[in-house]
Amino acid sequence: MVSIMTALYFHTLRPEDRVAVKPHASPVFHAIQYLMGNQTREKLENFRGYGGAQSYPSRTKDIDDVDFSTGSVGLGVAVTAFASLVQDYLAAKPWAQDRPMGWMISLVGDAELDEGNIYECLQEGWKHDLRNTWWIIDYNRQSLDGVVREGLWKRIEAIFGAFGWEVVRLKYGALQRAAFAEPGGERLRDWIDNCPNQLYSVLTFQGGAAWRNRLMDEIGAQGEVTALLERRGDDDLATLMNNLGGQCIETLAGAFDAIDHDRPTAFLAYTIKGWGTPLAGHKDNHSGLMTKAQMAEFQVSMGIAAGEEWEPSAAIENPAALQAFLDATPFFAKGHRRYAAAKQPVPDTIFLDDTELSTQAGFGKILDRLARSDSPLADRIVTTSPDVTVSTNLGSWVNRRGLFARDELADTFRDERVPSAQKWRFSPEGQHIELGIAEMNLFLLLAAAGLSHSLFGERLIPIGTVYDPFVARGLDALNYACYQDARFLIVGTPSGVTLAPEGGAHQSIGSQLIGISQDGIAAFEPAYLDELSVIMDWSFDYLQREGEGDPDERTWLRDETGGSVYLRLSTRPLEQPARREDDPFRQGVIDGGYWWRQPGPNAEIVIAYQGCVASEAIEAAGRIGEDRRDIGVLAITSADRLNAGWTAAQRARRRGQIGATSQVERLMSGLPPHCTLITVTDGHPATLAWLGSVAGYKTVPLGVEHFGQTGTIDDLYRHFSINADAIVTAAHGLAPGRPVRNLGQMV
Ligand SMILES: Cc1ncc(C[n+]2csc(CCOP(=O)(O)OP(=O)(O)O)c2C)c(N)n1
Ligand SMILES: [Mg+2]
Repeated sequence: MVSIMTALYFHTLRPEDRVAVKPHASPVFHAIQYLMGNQTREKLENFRGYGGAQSYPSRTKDIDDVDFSTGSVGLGVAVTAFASLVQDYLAAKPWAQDRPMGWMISLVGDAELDEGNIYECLQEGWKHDLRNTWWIIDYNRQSLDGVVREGLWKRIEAIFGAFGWEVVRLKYGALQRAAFAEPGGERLRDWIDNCPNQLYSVLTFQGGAAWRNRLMDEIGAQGEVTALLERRGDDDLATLMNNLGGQCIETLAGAFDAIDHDRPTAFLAYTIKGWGTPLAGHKDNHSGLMTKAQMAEFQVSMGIAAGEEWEPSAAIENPAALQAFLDATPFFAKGHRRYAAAKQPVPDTIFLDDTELSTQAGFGKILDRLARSDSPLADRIVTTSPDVTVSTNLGSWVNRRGLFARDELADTFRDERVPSAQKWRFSPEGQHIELGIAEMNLFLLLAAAGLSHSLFGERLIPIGTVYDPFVARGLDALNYACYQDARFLIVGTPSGVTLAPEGGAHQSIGSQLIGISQDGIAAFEPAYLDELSVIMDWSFDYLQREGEGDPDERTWLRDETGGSVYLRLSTRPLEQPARREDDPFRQGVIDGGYWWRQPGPNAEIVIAYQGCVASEAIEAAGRIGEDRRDIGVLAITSADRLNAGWTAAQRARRRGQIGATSQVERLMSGLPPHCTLITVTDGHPATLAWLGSVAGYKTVPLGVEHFGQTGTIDDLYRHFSINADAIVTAAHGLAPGRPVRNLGQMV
């Protein structure tokens, strides 16, 4: 790996190139950056320690110009393909600056190729004419647990080839190629080609004498081979046998130089894990530590004097020449390549006039209004969806703004005058990137597009839609995107058992808890259109914020830093209240909740709801209100933000900021002590169950805990006890006072 990265960083790369460095190559990456003055000795000495250089390269935690975070294997590989797609997208837009096209490069572990998301990405790349992408596979034939299966390279060649990639196999280094040209060399090459991975590893570990014994035993009977071996001492023989293509800088640099096209290319670089150390080749060498004696011996072999370990030019005969070489290295010539892009002004809030509509349909309408507008922000929006574009209501946006492709593609249905509601014209101007069904690809594209301002200096507002249950299918890639601080809006819709006739396989239960627990994303679940309008408006600004992380003293949320947004929407049409636009309303919606119906001073019951069960909560409140006084209804638009503000305010108080109060604490502050909370949502009851602990109230959490099934919304709400009857019954059973009438029918 050291050779591959040396060839790349000090010979091949240009500043516009971007590299995802595989997790285990983090030390090499940090060392290169240290050599170039971009990493501190303090952080290197503290590698893997608190505040030190990160175990795996991290865009957000490391200081040394990491292009893509890695760690969860497979994701850093695929994200490069999507970064290339984003680069193509920008190159086709009139508003984007002219910039040289960079290579999007991934340094790939051979065992990473087991991850399915890589193959999903290969197929997607093929559909989008992927180019300018290099994957350099560190073919050390080792994973964590052992040695990779024999002949993997043949499958790799076949698979990559099938998707239009060029595959360059770098098996032999320059020394080996020269030896093959000697008399007996052909025999040696055959022997190497037929040597099983395990045996090659064992002999590498054992060293020169072992190589000689084995080779003499197996092919030494041929005089020419004996002479070839005898021309070399044990050390030279070991050097020769270790001189695989991926170990040889000359071979690597030559292979990179030889690429004269922009087709995606996979380099299969044969390497030796732990090369140069006494652990080289041993199958157990992962996380193996050298003994003090081995380390001392290694230091001597490298020619580094004691105490000079951190000296960049130790063991270098001519430090001035080295420095001159480093100064002239093209990749580092422009310094840090972390860009910024101006914020796009957010147009006025787009309110809708519908009297009855679902949040999903409202989302489609708001985007349609943006599509028709001439707002510069709309030009920066790029939408994407894994084959659910129309069914998540992106259709009218796509009809107006078109689909992106590097080359124009006609809409044959339209050309042949076959009526269709969808106009699917592909062109370089298009603003929708249509993906296949693989949700991992959706989140990886959002990760790449959501870093556009930082990677390419151009602001994009990426919006992805997905059926809410299938957020889970792309969850690790979502987490990955957030870890890199990519900025995007993800819309999970439709959601919950409200998707009644679709059945249990399509009904999300736990996704609200994902929204609460996922760092880097603010999750909302509006019930009404005016809430949705306010949230979308706020999101367009929030996505573009880049401030420092001091919490806002009103909410105790880290709103200055900004982040991504997750909207959980529904296909259930709700009758809309009279539109609310005032500032306190907007503030409540964004902070996570507001009083739909303010409780009186003697309130015994408060119903708190999130999402499209608003109508059940409000109906139940009306019915309970006949027998209970002062009942309150708390509209929660974001359990995530209420919860985050609450925990942050508690932390602030523990640290001495006695007056710190969060939104949920303010909302709850007037409630009398004997109050009972009934919470209800179409999702897991734990989403809201914690509300009771804010001020110590008994709480009845209603929600969905088990897989759903087909039926009507009424059937399923009754089945899961999230209908108005269930809320009324909960009030009857648990809150003190006269029995509540109007119980309705319960199962
Ligand atoms: C998704 C995921 N699963 C498991 C791991 C744990 N893990 C880290 S590296 C690795 C395999 C390493 O093999 P390879 O990719 O060949 O890299 P090498 O160690 O040879 O450099 C595994 C299983 C991980 N980081 N991410
Ligand atoms: Mg490996």
